[in-house]
Amino acid sequence: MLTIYGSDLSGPAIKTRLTASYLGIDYKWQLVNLREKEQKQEWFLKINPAGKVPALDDDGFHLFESNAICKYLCDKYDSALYPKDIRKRAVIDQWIDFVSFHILAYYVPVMVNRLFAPLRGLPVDEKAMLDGENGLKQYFPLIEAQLTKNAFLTGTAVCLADIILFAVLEPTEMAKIDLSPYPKLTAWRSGLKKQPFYTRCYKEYGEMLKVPASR
Ligand SMILES: N[C@@H](CCC(=O)N[C@@H](CS)C(=O)NCC(=O)O)C(=O)O
Repeated sequence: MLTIYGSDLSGPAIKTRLTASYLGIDYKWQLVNLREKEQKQEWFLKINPAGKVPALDDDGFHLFESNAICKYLCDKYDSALYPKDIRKRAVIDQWIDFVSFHILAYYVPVMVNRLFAPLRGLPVDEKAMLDGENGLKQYFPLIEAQLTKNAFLTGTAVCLADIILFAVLEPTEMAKIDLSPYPKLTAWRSGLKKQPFYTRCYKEYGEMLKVPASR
């Protein structure tokens, strides 16, 4: 049995969940209660010694780090999301790294300070948030330019870098990150949100945070 240990609010975990869903594989999505520090319990540290989600258990084969898990799944199921051709793969890796080091690195401080810090009653670091927003203004245009040339990051078909970027951007509305200066990026997100691999997982990011009005 293939199990992915994750959390519904974790971007890295969502990457792996959306990848597994895109591949249409049979897997178990096992929630780890981060608030209760389940990720630091002995049983989980045997799967991921870093004590973080996501982690994968594929019949006793353990793996952590979301990008590595996504690549493993694509390779295991021989998916065109992550082709074997070395040049095609290198370009996909390039965009995966770009997303990790130049989008995520700036996105996280904005998301943490605008969404998670207030939710958890933690202090907000205004400078980190501003630096993050400035970084995003520097690097989102490269994504926009790419999506102006092609429907997807590396061409006419969805690739693993698209899924990874898409997952990273999930908290955008809740974190009030303005994507309106990037119409191609906005349209690309809307298109992916309509696809079954997404709608199979959940309706919208953060839905579990919404408390019914009567309560
Ligand atoms: N680089 C890791 C990041 C994993 C990560 O930071 N996970 C967070 C949730 S988004 C976590 O488990 N935090 C709990 C903790 O650190 O105790 C990946 O991509 O898998």
